[in-house]
Amino acid sequence: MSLLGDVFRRVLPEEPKLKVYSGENVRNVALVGHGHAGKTQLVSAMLYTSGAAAKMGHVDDGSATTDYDDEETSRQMSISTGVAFLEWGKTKINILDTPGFNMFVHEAKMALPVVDAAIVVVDGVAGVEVVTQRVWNYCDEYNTPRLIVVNRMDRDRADAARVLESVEKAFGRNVIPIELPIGAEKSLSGVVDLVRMKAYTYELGGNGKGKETEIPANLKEQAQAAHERLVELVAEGDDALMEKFFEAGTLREEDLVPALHNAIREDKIFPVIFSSGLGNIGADRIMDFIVDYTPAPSEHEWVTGEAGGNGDSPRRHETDAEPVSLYVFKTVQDPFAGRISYFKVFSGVVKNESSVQNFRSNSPEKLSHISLMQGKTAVPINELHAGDIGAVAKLKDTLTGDTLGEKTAPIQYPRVKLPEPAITFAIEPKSRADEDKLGPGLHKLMEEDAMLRFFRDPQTKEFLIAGTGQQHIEVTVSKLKKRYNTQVNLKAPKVPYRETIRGKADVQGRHKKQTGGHGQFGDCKIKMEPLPRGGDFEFVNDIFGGAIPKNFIPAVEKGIKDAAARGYLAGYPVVDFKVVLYDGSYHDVDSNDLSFQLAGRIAFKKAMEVAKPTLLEPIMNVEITVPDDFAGSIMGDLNSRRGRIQGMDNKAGNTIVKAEVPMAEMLTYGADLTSMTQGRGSFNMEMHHYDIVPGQLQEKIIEKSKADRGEVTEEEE
Ligand SMILES: Nc1nc2c(ncn2[C@@H]2O[C@H](COP(=O)(O)OP(=O)(O)O)[C@@H](O)[C@H]2O)c(=O)[nH]1
Ligand SMILES: [Mg+2]
Repeated sequence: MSLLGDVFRRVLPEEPKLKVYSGENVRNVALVGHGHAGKTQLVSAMLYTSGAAAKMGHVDDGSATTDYDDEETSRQMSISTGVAFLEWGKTKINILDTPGFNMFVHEAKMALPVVDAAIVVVDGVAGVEVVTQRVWNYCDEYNTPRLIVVNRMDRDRADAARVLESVEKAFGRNVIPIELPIGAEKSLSGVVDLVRMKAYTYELGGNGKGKETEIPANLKEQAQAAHERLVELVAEGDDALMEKFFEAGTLREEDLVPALHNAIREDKIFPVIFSSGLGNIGADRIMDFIVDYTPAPSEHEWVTGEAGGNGDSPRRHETDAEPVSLYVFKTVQDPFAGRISYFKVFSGVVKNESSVQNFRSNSPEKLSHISLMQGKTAVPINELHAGDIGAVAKLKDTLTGDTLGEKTAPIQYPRVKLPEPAITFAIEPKSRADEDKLGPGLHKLMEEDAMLRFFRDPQTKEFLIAGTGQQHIEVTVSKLKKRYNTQVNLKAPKVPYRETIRGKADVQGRHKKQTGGHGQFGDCKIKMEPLPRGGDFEFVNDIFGGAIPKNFIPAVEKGIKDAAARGYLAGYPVVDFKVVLYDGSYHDVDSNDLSFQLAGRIAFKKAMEVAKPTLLEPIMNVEITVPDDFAGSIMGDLNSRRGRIQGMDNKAGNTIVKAEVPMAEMLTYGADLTSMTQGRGSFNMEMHHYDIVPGQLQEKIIEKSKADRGEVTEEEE
């Protein structure tokens, strides 16, 4: 097999095949947390320390295993979840390195269904941050067991006590340290294990293997007190242990370790440990803790799904004995290898070259060249057992979120619920050649990016792309250029204004034309009145005695509808009005469909002249989360955007502001919020309702629309 380009490489077949692990000896973990907490660097430290990588990779020079995409290395930040694996003793650890920037943090949520624990990485200086809270909530949603790592402890002003306090304050009394750091900042030299009461010392920037020693004298007392607190908390959850604890005044290691394992699995304890990924201190302990304290996939009681849309809820034990089922949690579009699907085997044993059924598309798929992914490198493997994670290239009709498996045992595991995109841009190809490539390129990118949307606005006819924020769209534009050689311009999208009426009208529309032989004649009288918001359009036929023959009445309605769609004030569709057709006249020879359509149009225009037409604008429901310090300035800013505050909430040092704001004022909010909060704010918004545009703004919108459309031409008549 050959090298397959920049993103995806297969190792050469001469390299030895990897050992096959069964579920009890596998651990799947996701590193989650705020951006820059050091997750990706920590993965590199673990890979190097375990021997899975020959050299220590670094985020800062683009050599970290799990940040390999061009977009990631050039920005030095994770954008999508990177997958790696390592062997630690008898256990294989699969690691999902998730992004922590709020525009990409949905990737962390998408990783949770396939892991058995989350490693919540917190910065040793900053403590709990906005996204730390966000990923914690995701873990709550999935009942994911958690291990908290306070990382970057070698930084100036790193402070274990202060960060612990911030973590306890945010996540409650079940947060408990099971390590203490030895030293801090530049003199960080190791950690104390509070379960086994041993110390481990390291060389800063060394091989990462801790040397076991006695606890330093100056930490003895503190370590003993922390050990006792830990023992008490563990004993609290278990009557038998409580008994032992009362008798002996403490617990022995062989009781403590399994009890802690169970308490962590059940989300009763959230242990805290310390590390420096860059200095490679404590990464070996993280792997020890993953093996000892986080559950194996086989420890889950059930994984429940659905089948065939008939209300059945089939479920599986994560064991080899059950029928094969696997869940695709990530898709990558590689320019050379094509579609790569990352999956977790939830049950059964998946063999290379076997066939499985896709339960969404109901089509068979062949699993050729099953691999383990080490960042961008695919390492071939013959089979994967229940609980393990792998990847396969070139599935025909499989997307992220799909479940595949044994045809006779259908199951679909739940898909991850994601918010709607927050920002929309109009996208224009730069040239004719770009135009042809734009659609196919974006459709490929959408396969690997769950929050990307591409569509055409039926009202404004613009092509739009929507995503989580400015930076997300910029990444997309850059991928289009680099991967698909497609160049585009972005513009703020047009706001989909509408028009309506506030008054009533009673008018006549008459169309008469005499040319050569046949003439044209149509004549109608209509009343027009407003409907409540959302009322759209209603047409009532109130003709008695055949003033207009029945067969021409739909033509009048069509004429009015067509004219309404083209707008009256500024070219936006007219909505929320009712028309009653109550009288008219016709001509035996000259009347036809077209004449009555034109009569309808004329009537509509005349009615609009008197019915007090006005513009409507979309109002968004916006929810903004910012650290408390920024709450004041965010509210002031919302005021200047014509926003109406609907409510406020406080959670873990963050203020959540809910407001209704006109869409026209929110077109660049993502970028504005980032600069107002130094990147620490996040927001969500969705369309809520339409409301009347204030008078002075109406004039501007109407002027602009006239300019955009060029001269208004009077049609017909
Ligand atoms: N001082 C120090 N810097 C670190 C450490 N870990 C990572 N960094 C730096 O912090 C930045 C962000 O690291 P990265 O691993 O990309 O963070 P992520 O966003 O959580 O994945 C990079 O510049 C790293 O070099 C650490 O343990 N100590
Ligand atoms: Mg990262």
